[in-house]
Amino acid sequence: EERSEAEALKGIVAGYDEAERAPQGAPIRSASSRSGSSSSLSSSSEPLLLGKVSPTYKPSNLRRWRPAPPVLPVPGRPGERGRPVKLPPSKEAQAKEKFKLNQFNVMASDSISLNRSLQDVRLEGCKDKKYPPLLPTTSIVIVFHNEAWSTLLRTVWSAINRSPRPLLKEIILVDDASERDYLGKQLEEYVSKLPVPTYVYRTEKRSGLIRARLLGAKHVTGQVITFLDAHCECTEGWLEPLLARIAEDRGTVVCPIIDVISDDTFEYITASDMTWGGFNWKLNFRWYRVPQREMDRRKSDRTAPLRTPTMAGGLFSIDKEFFYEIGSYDEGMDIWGGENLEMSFRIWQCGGKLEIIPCSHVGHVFRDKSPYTFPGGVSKIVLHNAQRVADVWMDEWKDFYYAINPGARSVAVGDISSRLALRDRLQCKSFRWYLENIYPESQMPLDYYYLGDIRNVETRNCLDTMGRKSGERLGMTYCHKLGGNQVFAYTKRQQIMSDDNCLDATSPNGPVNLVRCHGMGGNQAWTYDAAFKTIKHVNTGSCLTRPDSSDTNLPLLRPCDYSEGQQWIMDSDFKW
Ligand code: LR7
Ligand code: MN
Repeated sequence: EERSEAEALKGIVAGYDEAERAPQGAPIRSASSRSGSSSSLSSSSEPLLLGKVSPTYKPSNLRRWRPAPPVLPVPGRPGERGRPVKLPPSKEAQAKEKFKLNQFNVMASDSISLNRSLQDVRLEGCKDKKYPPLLPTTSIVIVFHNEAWSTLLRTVWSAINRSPRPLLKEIILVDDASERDYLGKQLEEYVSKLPVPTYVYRTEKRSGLIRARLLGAKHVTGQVITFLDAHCECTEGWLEPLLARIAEDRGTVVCPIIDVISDDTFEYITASDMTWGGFNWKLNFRWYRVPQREMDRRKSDRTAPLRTPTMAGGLFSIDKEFFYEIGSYDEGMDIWGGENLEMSFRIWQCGGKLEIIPCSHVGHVFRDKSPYTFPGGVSKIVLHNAQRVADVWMDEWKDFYYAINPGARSVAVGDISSRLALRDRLQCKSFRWYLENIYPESQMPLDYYYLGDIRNVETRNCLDTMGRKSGERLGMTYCHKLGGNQVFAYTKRQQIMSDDNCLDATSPNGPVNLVRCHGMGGNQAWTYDAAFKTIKHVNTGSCLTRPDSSDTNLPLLRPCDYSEGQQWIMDSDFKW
């Protein structure tokens, strides 16, 4: 069993030392009808001004600002200073029942002030940073489908309370066909009285977060678009560092550190500043530990912008013109998923930069499952979106995605010609360039000899991860030729890997485990001898051997004897 997203994040928060990840697990939801066609929302293509100061950022267009005053605790209210809420035992049963509505404890959220106070979570070095006296304005775009009232409005209030007022042009809420009454007239009346201009736009039918964001972006009048999920809390000083970075380089897309708001107690838990975004073969977004290479580039300054290979997707700021120049979003993507990697690859490959700004912190309610429906079926939608990412941006590395997802080939990708044309028009670089220059630590090997199943000559069975996780035994079973758990890459760095994990052994006469790849050779270095068909473990000199008779599905390390039980075939002749 994989750890839940929230648990994994708590791991990060607790400061785990190894690469950590928060599975962006595809939520399991039921299906009804498919969502509709896409209108053409994205606009013009102006010449790229990457890395140059935007003409819109001349001083006459910038705004003088002062930091927002701190939000003081509301006396007698639960959850102040970001502390956890404990409901009285008499309410627990009802809270549990209502949890399902949003996949978070809505009764806990409802008990907290919409204007609750938080701790100042910033590093000391952030608190006395000086930002330019003139900065561009931003519009905040928040899309939602059936969001709870208190989380949605706390997102809005936290932005109003903690943004320098002259810099917050407006807040744009996009209702993606919610079915809850209070999100109708009641919401419109409420926001009409807010101290910052706030508007509600509605998609007529469920369009998914990608097309909903495009609709919101169309109405932005600020210079920078800031996207937030509908269950966030902005902290003190969150906005200035984002806008300052964009003003400095408008080709930079910037993300705050995303802290954790507990889905149960709504406690505000600071996330590590030592994680960045990556992805696995399935094209799930994942958090990993920032490598030393990037720390060195930043001269070990933890307050400096952190170049990240990918972003989580929900919380970021981007210059409005740059958003369109770089191709906004892929309108062919439905409901949820994929757009975060699509945009990340596109930004890097097409000449932009993607950064986490560690002096900016925004909390987000992380959930284990999605509360809403995925019309058409969750796996179909998520695979469809991921496939568009793979086919447009990943060149031959899309093979990893197809190999590990047996169902992916049968899902229709739709028309991707306009996205390919975009890649061409912007003269974007290859995925190899991205892996070499931006993400050499990626789970997708830059150079590899082989990708496919690995069959034993004697038993005719194949190596199989059996879906096991890091630290568990490598398995073996009959060859099904469907990819998935039987796909391994043999890399130029001498790894035999499946997704995040590598074959790993310590004893010349012992077990073979799946262990998170560390890329340092050592216990994870193997050499394949095509003549003898042996897979030799470099450190011990032993050979990968078929399971012995006592336990038929666990391959072992044994001193090499070149018998058929130690011969392996890497030549799968099927195409994923
Ligand atoms: O059909 C939909 N219509 C919507 O308007 C489905 C969703 N939505 C809204 C939804 O109400 C919410 O406000 O879209 C927003 C994001 O949906 P979530 O909160 O269910 O997504 P998430 O937080 O699980 O997912 C992350 O990955 C998504 C992939 O498509 C988006 O990029 C989310 O914005 C993103 N969230 C974050 O980056 C916050 C940090 C999470 C992490 C890691
Ligand atoms: Mn979210």
